[in-house]
Formats: sequence, structure tokens, C-alpha cells
Amino acid sequence: MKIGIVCYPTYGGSGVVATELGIGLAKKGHKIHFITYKRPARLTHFHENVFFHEVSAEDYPLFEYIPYETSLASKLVDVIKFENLDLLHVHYAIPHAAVAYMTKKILLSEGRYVPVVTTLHGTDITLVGNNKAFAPVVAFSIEKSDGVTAVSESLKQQTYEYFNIKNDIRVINNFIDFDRFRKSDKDHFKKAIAPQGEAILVHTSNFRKVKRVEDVIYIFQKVNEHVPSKLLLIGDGPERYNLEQLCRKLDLWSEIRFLGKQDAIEELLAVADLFIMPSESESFGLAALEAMACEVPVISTDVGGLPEVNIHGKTGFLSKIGDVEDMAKNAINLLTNKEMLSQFRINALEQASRFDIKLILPQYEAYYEEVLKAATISG
Ligand code: GMT
Repeated sequence: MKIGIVCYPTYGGSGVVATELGIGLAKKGHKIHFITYKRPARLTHFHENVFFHEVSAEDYPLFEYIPYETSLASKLVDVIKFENLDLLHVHYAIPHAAVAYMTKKILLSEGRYVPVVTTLHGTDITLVGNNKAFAPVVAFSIEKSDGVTAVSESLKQQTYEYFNIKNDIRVINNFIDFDRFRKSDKDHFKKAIAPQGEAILVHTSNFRKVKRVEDVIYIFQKVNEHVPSKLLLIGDGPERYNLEQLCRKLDLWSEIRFLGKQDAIEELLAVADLFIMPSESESFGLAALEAMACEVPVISTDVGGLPEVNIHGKTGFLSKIGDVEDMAKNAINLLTNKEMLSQFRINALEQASRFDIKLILPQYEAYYEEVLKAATISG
């Protein structure tokens, strides 16, 4: 198949999933065209079946806001026609599903039908999508997509709760590539971070309020009082400055390292004992899955899709949002019980293997076939 993929090309989970999906499909022989404003962060290597089309949104003194949607739709029309694409797969509903609808209509006026698949990732529904300012367009463009997928059962249910949508939403979970994410021996690295054999706790995110990174620091503070530990904070975002101030205030500066955005996250996960995810909203929790694939148990909240990924009492523990006490207690419990920790490590890997890219990719391929077939029959 010749497939166009639209996504946010950043380090965010939706962009990562879209890029890894495209690369995986390209390896299976499909021709994949990424159409976005910047080369996706994870699109680092050349592949003969992968193409990148940059959308350059024109600025003009009259514009207060650059009309990216118009530029994207124009580019999509051009690429779909010139490259003869079979299907367009857009990740993250806002604004991509609406732009895809406009693109479809333009092409239809020229007698050409291109089916659109929209994948919902989370904040497009939970945070932004149910904001009244966006709701009519999001609901309409989801309804008008030829296929809609959600990354977890929880997100599917939330979408039905928030919007009056009648079309079927297919759950296709996020996935992990074990060729990259697996435990490797990085003992020298571990010694450098934790020279006295301290436990290593890891958190990665975009440091937005929804991730509650402050809770990570408070959890760490409590853990460190019982078990000598180090905390690695990976990623960057608007809360970083406040978090750095908090570490200074709590006098934890020498125990906590802010590593910024990192490409080789698997190398850091290789030395981790626990992964901490106290988010207040999480449609799936891809970062937790990446940790589990590297045999790292997860201490998380019980929100959204997290219970579908992190199994309470088996691969880690789930707590209520903001229950720092409970999360710290669970972390201490695991770190002080070596037998339980090694069993949880094994369980984490076993659970992660349910989300192996090798199992999930065929689900997308089958879904594309289904959507294409339905589009052929109807029109
Ligand atoms: O978590 C974020 O703020 C980024 C966001 C995104 O769209 O990139 O992540 C969402 O999509 C990921 C990939 O499907 C999921 O693993 C995350 O759980 C989800 N984030 C939220 O729902 C808050």
C-alpha cells in the first residue's frame, strides 16, 4: 500500500507512535509518505520506502497566526495526487482529522476518493477535544473519518462519553519494538550514576502539568529517606524551571539529575530499578511500556489506559492521582524486597511482549484493508 502519515513530528507519544508505525510498515514493503512541518524526531535513518514531504506554512504580515491547516491540506492534495496514495492515516485529531476531511473533499471534487483513518491519542480527546472551542470540529471530523482507532479501550470509552459519535472506534494499542527496547548491560553507566549502589528511579515526560512531575520529586524524597536512591528526570517542557527550584528547596539537587531530551532512552532504562508515572491523565502511557520492555516495573496512577498497561501487583503498582504516600510506599516495598522486584521485572517484560510491534502492525494492516474495501464498495 501507499500510505500518507500526518502527525506532530515532535518527541510526544503520538508522533513517536506514528513514526514507528510508518517505519515498521516501510520495512514490510509499504511505501510510506510522512507529511508534516518538520522531519519526525524518530525518523533518523534512511529507508528506501520512506518519504518525507515538508509542509512550509507561509507567513505574511497580515496574518497574526500562520494558516498551517491550509498549507497542510494543500500539501496533502498535492502528495496524494502525485504519489497516488491509497490511504491517509492522521495521528492526533486536532487539527489533522479536520484537515484530512477538507483534503478528501477537494480530491472528491476531482473524482478521487482517498479514505482517511484517524488515530486518537489522548489529549486530543481528553484535554483539548472536550474544550468547547474545539468540540464541534473534533466530533464532526472524527465522524467523517473512514476509520477511527484509539490507542486504548479507556480512550475509546472516553471518546464516546465526551462526543456524540456513532461510528465504530477500533482499539489498536500502542506498541514496542524489542529490537530497540530491551534490557542491555550498562553496568559502567550504572556505577557512574549510582556509585554507592543506590537504587535508580526514572521518569520521562514532556514536563507538562498533566504529568505531575512534582509528585515524582516528592515520591523520590520519601523513597530516598528509606532506600538510598538517585532520580533521573528525562525530557523537557514548561514545568522544568519550577521543578529545578523545587529540587533546590528540598535539598535534593545532588540526588536528582535533569537529563533533558534524550534519544537513546533505552540506555537509561537499562540502569533503572523503577519507573515513576504519576500522571493525572494518560490514554495509554507509552513511556511506561518502554520501561517495562526494558524490565523496569512501574509505579503509576490508575488513570485512563494505565491499568491496561501496568498490571497492579504484577508489573508494578497503581495509586490514585496525587497519592504520593501510596506511590512512595509501593516503591519502597518493591525496592526493599529483592525477590519481588526480580519477579516484577520478569512480569513487566512478559506484559510488554503483548504489545510487540510484530503483533500490532498486522492489526493496522488488516484495518487499512478493511477501510479500503469499505471505501471501494461505497464509492
Ligand atoms: O502525553 C502527552 O502529553 C503527549 C501525548 C501525545 O499526543 O503525543 O501523548 C498521548 O499519546 C501517547 C501515544 O499514544 C500516549 O501514550 C499518552 O498516554 C498520551 N498522553 C495523554 O493521554 C496525556
